[in-house]
Amino acid sequence: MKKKFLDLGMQPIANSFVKKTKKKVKKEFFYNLKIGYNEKNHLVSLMKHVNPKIQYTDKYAHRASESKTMREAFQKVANKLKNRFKPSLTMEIGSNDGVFIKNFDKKKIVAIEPCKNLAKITKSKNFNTYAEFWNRKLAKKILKKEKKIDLIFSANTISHIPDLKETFDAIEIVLSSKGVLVIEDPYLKTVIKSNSYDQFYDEHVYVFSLLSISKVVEDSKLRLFDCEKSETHGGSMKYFICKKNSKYKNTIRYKKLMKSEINFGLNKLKTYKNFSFRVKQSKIKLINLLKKLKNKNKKIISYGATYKSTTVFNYCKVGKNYLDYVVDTTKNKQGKLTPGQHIPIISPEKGFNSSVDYAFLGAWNFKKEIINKEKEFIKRGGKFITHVPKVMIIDKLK
Ligand code: JHZ
Repeated sequence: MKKKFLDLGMQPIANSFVKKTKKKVKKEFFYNLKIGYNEKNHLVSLMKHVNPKIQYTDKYAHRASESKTMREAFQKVANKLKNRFKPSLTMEIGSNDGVFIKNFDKKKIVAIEPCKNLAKITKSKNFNTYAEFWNRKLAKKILKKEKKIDLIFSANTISHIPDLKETFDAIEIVLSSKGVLVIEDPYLKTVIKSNSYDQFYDEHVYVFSLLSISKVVEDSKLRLFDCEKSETHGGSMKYFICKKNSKYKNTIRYKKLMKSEINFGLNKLKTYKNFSFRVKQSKIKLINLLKKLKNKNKKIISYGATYKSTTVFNYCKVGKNYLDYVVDTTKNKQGKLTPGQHIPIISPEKGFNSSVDYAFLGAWNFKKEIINKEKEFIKRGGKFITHVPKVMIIDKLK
């Protein structure tokens, strides 16, 4: 049984950037974002999820290639996995705009991407792309054309799929006997430790831990045997999973990290209740800071129209009352309004100039990349605001 520990209020779909029109903006879909903990399998998940068919459409906004950090991270991980597992055939579930698969020989990779606009990009580059949702039906269809798969990779995707049993069963069907599944998603312990409550939004149905993944894959005759922390998206975890009776032995780092999760209390509802208390404090602190700056007539904007910031802005009710606009490099976000709060999104070239006093880091996960890029802003007295790991002002380069 899932027990609710956090209520982030009424929220729109995190990537439903609103088109500007002369007429009144049409009514948006809102749902109550509540998070719960399941004591049986340790899964932390949304109490209720949204229908994936309204989320993963041909208008999907996120482009993984948009950041240098991500392009480099995916290239590194592709090379590492190729060296470690020497796969003859690899598959990626959730290939987005091809940022990972582009590091592979086109004959040796299969891509799965249900968002038609994204699948179009990799298809046009001649990658073998299935523009469909991942499930057992698709797994069987693929097996009619391809041999069994040695390496399956999926970053920031499995945590988005409500039906985990169907997902892992389908993976078990296509995985070769020596095959390995590697999934990467934001890591629960980091989310709790760094108070990054904005990792919860409609797409993040789950935030995984070793405790939960190890339990969930068991139901699909799979076994978690290794894991590796990664810096991406503010702190993620790679989970290495094989068939139940595969040769892979549980690694020492897996055993160590599992222990650290128990010591930290990821198996206790109390840990999540304490987190919920800290989230409420964070909201109060952020609003107080923005109010104080506004009273001093400071110009505040936001940097990065992230899905995460949809959660922050709608939970804290931060809109045009505090922020003049949001800057983002993604072309198809520019000219639109943020979901729910309707803050205009413009390009950094247009909006990140000397008139800005403070910039809230909507893309706090790229803090290093952004601060490095925007040295001049800080040098001339501009300041960043972040809420992770606590509400604070960043006015130094390091
Ligand atoms: P980004 C997305 O989350 C959605 P988001 C998704 N659900 C998910 O799981 C995670 O990614 C992994 C912009 N930017 O992806 C680009 C600049 O403007 O980190 C992006 O719009 N200038 C799939 O949306 C946004 O910030 C820059 O210099 O919460 C970053 O979004 C940089 C570095 C980024 O998180």
